[in-house]
Amino acid sequence: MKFSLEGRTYVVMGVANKRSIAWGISKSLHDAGARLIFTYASERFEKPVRELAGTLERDDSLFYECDVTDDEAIKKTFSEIKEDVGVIHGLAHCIAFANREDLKGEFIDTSRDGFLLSQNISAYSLVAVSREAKELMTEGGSIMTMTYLGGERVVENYNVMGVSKASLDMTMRYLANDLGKEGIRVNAISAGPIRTLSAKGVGDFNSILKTIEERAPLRKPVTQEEVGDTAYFLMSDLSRGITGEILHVDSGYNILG
Ligand code: NDP
Ligand code: KAL
Repeated sequence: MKFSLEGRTYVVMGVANKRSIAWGISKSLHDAGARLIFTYASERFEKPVRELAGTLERDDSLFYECDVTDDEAIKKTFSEIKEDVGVIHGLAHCIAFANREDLKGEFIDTSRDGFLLSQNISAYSLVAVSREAKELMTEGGSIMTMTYLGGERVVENYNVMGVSKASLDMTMRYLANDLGKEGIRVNAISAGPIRTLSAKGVGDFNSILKTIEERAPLRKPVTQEEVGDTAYFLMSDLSRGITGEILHVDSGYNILG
């Protein structure tokens, strides 16, 4: 197949469990023939990630702990990956965090620490990770991140995370400008609401999904698999002319006024 990912290796950051968007992305890349490298925030997630990866047909996946708030941890992770595989062809950044108390009520009440924590994990991490990953993308590459509509417009309760996603969106574009000359593309997928561990207990998720079913042009919420297949497109040469772009995988919801 012309756009198979056979012979290519991709780093996927942010698998927590089988509902994770990063897992949907992993399955799509795997089905296209890719080798996968998984990173997780702490030791706590090593076992579940290894177990999930064990359900894949290939058994050559690699696993590294990488807390993205720690520059040394990021450097160490990518130097180990370099030692173990040499070249990588892409990276999927599927990481975000904000304190629960900052994801309800009014944005104006966000603390300085809460604001900076969210920016650190959800936006700056893309800069730190891309800087190390680019050294391994000697054959060109594709970096992608996950964003949400709440970074373009005010969405109830998304609050501090909306400001982090706005920052992430511009981070993605500045990185695309820097890395284009190295043959590395940088893009984002803006996903519609998907029930994941992160989404658990925040806002009234049922009513958010109901709105999508009633109003989104496709009248249904998106799935991890739909996001995964778009990630495959972004990782493959099919998207070779695209960089600095946000692709909305949201059943068309973002076009509504
Ligand atoms: P998950 O809860 O499955 O994934 C979130 C991931 O973030 C976890 O794997 C977690 O790692 C990781 N993470 C948090 N802090 C750190 C850290 N310090 N270092 C490394 N990793 C960290 O949720 P989703 O799949 O929903 O989220 C993935 C991305 O998709 C996020 O960027 C989210 O904002 C975005 N998104 C989600 C939407 C949705 O509706 N679900 C919609 C649009 C965008 P660990 O488990 O190891 O702690
Ligand atoms: C408007 C929406 C409703 C929900 C509002 C805010 C959602 C914010 C997402 C953010 C990533 C959630 C958290 O940071 C949760 C965190 O405080 C507690 N959870 C955890 O620590 C778990 C254990 C770990 C695995 O989670 C993380 N993140 O590390 C937004 C909806 C409609 C769309 C969503 C959910 C968007 C999004 O960005 O995820």
